[in-house]
Amino acid sequence: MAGKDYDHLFKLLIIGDSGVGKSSLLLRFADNTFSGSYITTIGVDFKIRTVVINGERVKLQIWDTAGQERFRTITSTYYRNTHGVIIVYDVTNPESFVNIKRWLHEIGQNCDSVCKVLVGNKCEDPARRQVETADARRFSDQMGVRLFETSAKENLNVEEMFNAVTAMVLRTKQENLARLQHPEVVKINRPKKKPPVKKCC
Ligand SMILES: Nc1nc2c(ncn2[C@@H]2O[C@H](COP(=O)(O)OP(=O)(O)OP(=O)(O)O)[C@@H](O)[C@H]2O)c(=O)[nH]1
Ligand SMILES: [Mg+2]
Repeated sequence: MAGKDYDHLFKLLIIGDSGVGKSSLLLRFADNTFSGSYITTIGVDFKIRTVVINGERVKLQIWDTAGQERFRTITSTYYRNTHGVIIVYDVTNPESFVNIKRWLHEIGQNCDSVCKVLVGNKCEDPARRQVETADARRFSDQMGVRLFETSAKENLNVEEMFNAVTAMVLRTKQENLARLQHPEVVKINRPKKKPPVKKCC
């Protein structure tokens, strides 16, 4: 019998407003292609790609959701068993950046804890940019989420972003395993209780 061709299987979810480039990022990452024509996603789609992180083979099942409200159905099922969420906005469309808060709220409603990254896509043309990196960075720092700026069109930072979220998920899994297997290690790392104050006389 053939063995498994991977060490870990993770589910990633891509969310964000319609037209920000979610499907394009996935196409770039999974098939290394890009199309300038826009075919809106209906419901949900997914692709598989296996990557190697620190010698571990990680099979990624990446779900690409519809940004348009009318094409989003049974949203809660998208989030089931999700390890990482990629929240995308378009740096040429400020409204899509403002709406990030709504997407973060949706994650909060559906997941207890999940790895998240914020992605400003379509960053290849400075003349068309309307969301400044510094503003996005300030927001992402406040939210405690790592920020990437990408271009699916020019293949900028796409691989790095997917690898980073995968590495984050892998680290979380390994930390959780270590905690289960060696609870005493966790105890050692806990802040020590203050020793009782010795009173003199
Ligand atoms: N200039 C530029 N255009 C892009 C980039 N990524 C995507 N696009 C274009 O933006 C449009 C929308 O891209 P999609 O990937 O279909 O957007 P989406 O977020 O999947 O949209 P929905 O499926 O409706 O939610 C298409 O015309 C793409 O060619 C990019 O990095 N730069
Ligand atoms: Mg799409």
